[in-house]
Amino acid sequence: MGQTGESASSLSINAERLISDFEELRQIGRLPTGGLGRASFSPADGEAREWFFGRCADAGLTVRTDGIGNIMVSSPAIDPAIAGLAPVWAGSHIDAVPNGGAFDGPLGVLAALECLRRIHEEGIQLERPVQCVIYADEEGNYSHLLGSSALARGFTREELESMTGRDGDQFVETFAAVGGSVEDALGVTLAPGAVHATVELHIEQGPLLEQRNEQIGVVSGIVALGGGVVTFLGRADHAGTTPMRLRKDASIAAGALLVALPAVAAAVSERAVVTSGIIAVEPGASNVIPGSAQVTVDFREPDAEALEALEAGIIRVSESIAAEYGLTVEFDFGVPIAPSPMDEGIRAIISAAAEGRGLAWSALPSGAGHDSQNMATIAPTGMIFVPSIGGRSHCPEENTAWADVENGANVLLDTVIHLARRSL
Ligand code: HGY
Ligand code: MN
Ligand code: MN
Repeated sequence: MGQTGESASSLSINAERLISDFEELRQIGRLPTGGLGRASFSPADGEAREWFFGRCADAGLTVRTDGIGNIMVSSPAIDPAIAGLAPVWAGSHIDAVPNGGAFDGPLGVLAALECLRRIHEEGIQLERPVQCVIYADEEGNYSHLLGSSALARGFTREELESMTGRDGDQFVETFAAVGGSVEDALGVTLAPGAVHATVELHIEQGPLLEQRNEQIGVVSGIVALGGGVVTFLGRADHAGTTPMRLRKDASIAAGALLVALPAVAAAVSERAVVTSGIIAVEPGASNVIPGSAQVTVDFREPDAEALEALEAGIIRVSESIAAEYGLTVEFDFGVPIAPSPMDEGIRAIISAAAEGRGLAWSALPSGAGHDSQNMATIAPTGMIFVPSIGGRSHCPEENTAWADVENGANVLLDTVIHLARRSL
């Protein structure tokens, strides 16, 4: 691309256009609560993807969707001499947790689109391509960080065929209904070196930047996370005729586990967290003693060994509860996602970009999981945080000031241009 218009060093994003995009996308899948109902591969997700493809077409950008639903956007005006080089990726996700907020994911996707648009429309001369990326199913409706896990490590056919959504649907069937196939999903793993570097702009989803009155968080590392389902198996019986002392009530064991979890976390460290977001009992009738109870556990800790201790603690306390109530217990835990230090070189680029724009910044660990922790296993990776108002996230109250959106997007732009002009 020839050098026209603004130079790379003075380039800024078009904040009005970015905010307009954001306001349009947040309407797709919006619930009466103000939160989002936009699970991956749902009709709302499909509508959001179509809207996004339209915005890319409006900007003259080309779009490719890979075999598991990740989307890559590139500029067709790229200099043929560099078109084949490993690109710099900037992106995030557009799927949401149930009743989720509007910023978690879309901020990073739309800011990355805006960066690519500005580079494309100004014809900025780069040494390698910049691409905008949407990672599929980051929120784990089927598997936590699904799309980036497929890119980084790949899934087996058995793993894909065993995936079940929050609504009990089979991934394979839902994915087929939107035109996907297991065959295609098996073939997306990236070769080493396929991506030069990745950067993700994301809301902090916590209170620290707001408390510190800082505009930019330079992420130092991302927490290790594990999860799965603990199933207590007892005996369904009549709610009226079965004496309390003769019961094998699975729901009582589930309740005992919920109450025990804070102590399990505290026994590992102050940073360890455990959450049970879904509890299901069978058969699910008020006058039947539950014969089985499923409790999901999401557990996290910045250190991989501490995460192992956390998982062992959950298993240990579950087994002792089962023994106490005369039940059996089964565990179905996924492959833990390793903690991920962010690339030092990219951290330095991000902090220099923040300072260059007169923004206060500090280094922050991420307690939230992100696709970047997968991407960091195959390419140098960095993350930029902007403040979350009140530290709220994963709820309709999730919010970030437009000034912070603009600051974050400009720091993202400076960072991707720096990465695309110099090797790390
Ligand atoms: O769960 C997480 O930390 C992320 O929002 N997927
Ligand atoms: Mn999230
Ligand atoms: Mn997210």
